[in-house]
Amino acid sequence: MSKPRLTYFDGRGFAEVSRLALSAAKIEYDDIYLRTRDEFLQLITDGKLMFKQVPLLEIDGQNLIGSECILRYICNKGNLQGKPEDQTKIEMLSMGARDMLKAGFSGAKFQATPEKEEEMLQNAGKQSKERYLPVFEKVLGESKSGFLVGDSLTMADLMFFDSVSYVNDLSQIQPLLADFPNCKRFIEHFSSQPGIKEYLASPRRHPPPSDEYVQGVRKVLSPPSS
Ligand SMILES: N[C@@H](CCC(=O)N[C@@H](CS)C(=O)NCC(=O)O)C(=O)O
Repeated sequence: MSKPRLTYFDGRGFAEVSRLALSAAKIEYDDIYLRTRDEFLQLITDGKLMFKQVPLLEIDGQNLIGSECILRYICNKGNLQGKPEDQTKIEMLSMGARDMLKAGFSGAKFQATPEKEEEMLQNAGKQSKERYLPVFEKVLGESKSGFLVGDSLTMADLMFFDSVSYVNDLSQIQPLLADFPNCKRFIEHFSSQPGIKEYLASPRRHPPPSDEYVQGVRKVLSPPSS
């Protein structure tokens, strides 16, 4: 059986939660970084991208697309799905974590001006502080295992780490974590998990997006202007 291949850009984006899941599940895989528009168009021509979007995970003879679908597949394969009776809680917390991320931590860099980038980042920080982090803080305060649900790592932890690590890594909004000590402890606890620890220390773990990263993504996704 060939090694799974995860195709995306050389940054976190929509692929990062799957990289975290593959690492936690100790599934070896190759990162394939898109560098040119032709590489992207070739995947479409080959019929590998159902909705003409990446990430793409080639695994077990299938072309999986959709970051949440990919994540669930890896969690099922890697025994990270949690107990059947915990599924609703796992889903709700996962969706909250995903919405927190969508507020704009990663999207801010793609704004037209530095002022708009800062505005989006500050808004995302404000929403996290008021709506999302208080919930995760409370849930983690009640957890005996240090994980969000039950006694083992699940999709909810993967999605929450993907979101909260942006807050931790972006100096402009990092101070807001001071009000959320359980979330800070969670970052440490999650970061020390087998598979995750090695991944986070490796060059495969990317920082939040830079200007160069944004240019690279635009080069691949934007049709050439005529
Ligand atoms: N719902 C999809 C969204 C993926 C997505 O928007 N991918 C972007 C790159 S970050 C893309 O491929 N865009 C190309 C396009 O929409 O034409 C997911 O969660 O994977």
